[in-house]
Amino acid sequence: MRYITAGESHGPQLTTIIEGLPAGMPLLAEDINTDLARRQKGYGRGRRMQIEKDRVQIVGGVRHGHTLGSPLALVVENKDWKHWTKIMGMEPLDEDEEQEVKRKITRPRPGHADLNGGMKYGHRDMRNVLERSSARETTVRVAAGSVAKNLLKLLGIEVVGHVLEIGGIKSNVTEYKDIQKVKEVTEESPVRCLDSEAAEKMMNAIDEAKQNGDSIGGVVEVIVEGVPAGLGSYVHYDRKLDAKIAMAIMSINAFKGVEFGLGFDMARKPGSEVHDEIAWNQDQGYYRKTNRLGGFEGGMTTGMPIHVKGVMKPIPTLYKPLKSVDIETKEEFNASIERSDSCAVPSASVVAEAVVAWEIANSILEQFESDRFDVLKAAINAYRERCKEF
Ligand code: EPS
Repeated sequence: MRYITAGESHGPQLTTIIEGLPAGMPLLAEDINTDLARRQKGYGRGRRMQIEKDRVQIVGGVRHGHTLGSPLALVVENKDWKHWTKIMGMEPLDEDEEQEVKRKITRPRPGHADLNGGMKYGHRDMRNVLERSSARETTVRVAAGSVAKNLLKLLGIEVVGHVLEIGGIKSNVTEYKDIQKVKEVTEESPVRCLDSEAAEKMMNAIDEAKQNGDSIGGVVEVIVEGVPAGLGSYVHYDRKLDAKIAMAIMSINAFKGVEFGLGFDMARKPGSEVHDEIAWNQDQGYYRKTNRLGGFEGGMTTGMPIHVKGVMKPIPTLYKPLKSVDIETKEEFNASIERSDSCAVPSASVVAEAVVAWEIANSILEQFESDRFDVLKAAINAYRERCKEF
């Protein structure tokens, strides 16, 4: 399965095409819309989110609530487009219009793709870079991830993302027994955090950053339960599923690092406190007595829940000016902006959930016969049974 996205932040729409889904899988636009709305929420978002009301239109690949096995095409309109029809229009501008509407960007913002992207593609109007590098694109990544989550759920696999840390304030709830509970509690939290006391402090930190014209980042975690053992493979570097998930997390705008299980703390512990002892019982088959490795050994799932964390840097669009250089005059200036989010970590936890779900769904479709959803389901159930008795 693969997907590709297209669309600019202030263009008419965002589009994704997913190829390789099984036929006969139930799929409703409403389920995708729920995830799109979850991504839009979150304390610390800026004014753009009051303009957008993200809704998906399924324009190919589904008939009467089931996938056809043909490419699935999803479209989300940008409501803000109506303010940008000239600036972001597809037709060439005449000379007068060019001066009037183009609002050429010649001042790269530190921490964004502006300067490097401009140099690489020869865009002396760096709007050509920022329109695509904007995190607006994560809208359709969430739509694609939502389709993957739908597939996983139908196979008994649940995925949830939540926030562990914002601006240095950490959640003290780090043990979770029930993934449904994690979903319920985080859905009610404006910062998608399980610890309500920490959540209050996080919101204060966001307010403070906003007042100071600054931004703050944080740490999100994705938990996946119900995965069979042996997804991914040890036989070749590019088949390791933890590596693919790490890549997927790192591909989210502003993400700078990934950890599985104990993560970087493993460097500070002896092996006896890192590895998970193996056990077996009739009910579960093989399991681990602990889950310090976060659900992976040898690039493959162990069957224990996957625990993966990602760190998001503070959004680089700041009211508080940082120094930069105008590419026309080469003079120094203070980079500042008109509109931004002061913190997008809660939204990023929904994006992280989506991209992790995608990788797991994809590894399942690679591993099992997947033209038909019913055949896929039977194949994965039979495999689970074989693993139990192994
Ligand atoms: C973003 C800048 C802001 C954010 C945007 C990401 O948009 P604008 O420049 O229109 O104010 O709101 O995020 C979204 C639009 C979104 O849907 O998440 C950026 O520069 O990355």
